[in-house]
Amino acid sequence: MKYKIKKKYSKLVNEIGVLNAIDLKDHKKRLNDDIVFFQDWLSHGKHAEMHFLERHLEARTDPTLILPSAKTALVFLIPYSHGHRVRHKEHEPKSQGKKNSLYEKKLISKYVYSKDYHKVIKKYLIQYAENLQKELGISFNFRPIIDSVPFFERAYGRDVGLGFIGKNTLLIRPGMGSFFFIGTLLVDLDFSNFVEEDVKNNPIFSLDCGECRKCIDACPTQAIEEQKTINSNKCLSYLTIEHRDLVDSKYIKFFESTLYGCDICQDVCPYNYVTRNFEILSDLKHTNASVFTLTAENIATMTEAEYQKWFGGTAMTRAKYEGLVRNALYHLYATNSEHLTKILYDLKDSSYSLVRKTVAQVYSKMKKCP
Ligand code: B12
Ligand code: SF4
Ligand code: SF4
Repeated sequence: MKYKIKKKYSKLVNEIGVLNAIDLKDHKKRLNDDIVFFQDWLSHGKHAEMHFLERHLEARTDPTLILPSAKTALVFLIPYSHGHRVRHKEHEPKSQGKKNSLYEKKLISKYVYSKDYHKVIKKYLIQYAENLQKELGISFNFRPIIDSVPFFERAYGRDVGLGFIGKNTLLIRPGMGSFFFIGTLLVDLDFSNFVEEDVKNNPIFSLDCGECRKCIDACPTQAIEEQKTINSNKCLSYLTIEHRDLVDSKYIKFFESTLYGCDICQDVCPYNYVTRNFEILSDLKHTNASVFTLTAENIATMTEAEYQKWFGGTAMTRAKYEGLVRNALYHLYATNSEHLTKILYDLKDSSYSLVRKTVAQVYSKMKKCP
């Protein structure tokens, strides 16, 4: 029995983004080039210390290892920010006029301005599946995926026709840009492939990067290589979020522009200028008010208990307390903060080894300065 997803089953989708589906049987062979590309990327060490990416490679091409009875993947794009020229004043966060706040200085990536997206999107995917079961009057098994299992999220997004992969490696949907998360529901029902009318008929969906190279030229660390590849060892998103140790001294000056994550290769992308006026889930709007008022000095001098109070329940906990303090010290060094010397002195005997090591590294860099 095949089911066709009708618009009425997409009610929730209108609130959370766009959706397309793909039959998994036919899809496997389309992932052959991707697995070759991915393995080559790993073998060249471009995943840096993200060893979790080396595990469960089989599940990337065989989703039945994630949900044994899986037949269809429903892929959702869930936006967290509009294009630069689409303004929603009521959604704009309040930085309470603090000129040197993390928000005003754009030191925090847009995707962590809200509650932790993993939890928010998992909840919505489950809700979607439950609503669909009610609408169809049947029950089926499903598994929500949001940045949590070995799965080619961008390749699935591309193959269901929701967008194209840009030179910055982001999945881009013309009219929506790239400031969205990708969420997937594996289900054990046969759905006829669901293609939105506008994708079939609208010439905007035949667009891609063309001759543009803005992201490659704007990346401060030259982390974007040819052939849509990121070298994570150089990427500020990796260095500020995933890297658990000291950062190589040659990259510290780039912490001038960031404290957590990096949006530069998306901010310069023409597809993120003018977008549609789509809805953003209320839980993904700017709900993490804390980051809008804090300064880098506040972060560097925070205790772990204070850090938990400000950042608990947000995706910013991924960097952990020590990592965030490290990033703040690098930022203060890169921007010649007048408070740095005192802060370093106060932290030199910190009980956190990464903090102590960062203090020593920054001190030694300061001594080398003329
Ligand atoms: C590891 C990871 C990272 C790493 C590595 C990034 C990278 N580009 O590979 C780091 C920490 C650097 C990172 C950073 C970011 N990430 Co990240 N990340 C992931 C994760 C967990 C795995 C990605 C991965 O496997 N990379 C390895 C490369 C080789 O695979 P890939 O980029 O997916 O490319 C595939 C295809 O595009 C294809 N392909 C690409 N190029 C080519 C070329 C050829 C010739 C061929 C044949 C195939 C091919 O092959 C690959 C396999 O299918 C995914 C979630 C997931 N499970 O997919 C999120 C994910 C990619 N990240 C996401 C986000 C939001 C970010 C940041 C924007 C966060 C931030 N603001 O700091 C940045 C963006 C930096 C950037 N330009 O990529 C979103 C992206 C949404 C989107 N619109 O695309 C994802 C999908 C999470 C989610 N569910 O929403 N991330
Ligand atoms: S996220 Fe920043 S550092 Fe990483 S590739 Fe994009 S611009 Fe470069
Ligand atoms: S900035 Fe240009 S090259 Fe880079 S992803 Fe966007 S359109 Fe493609």
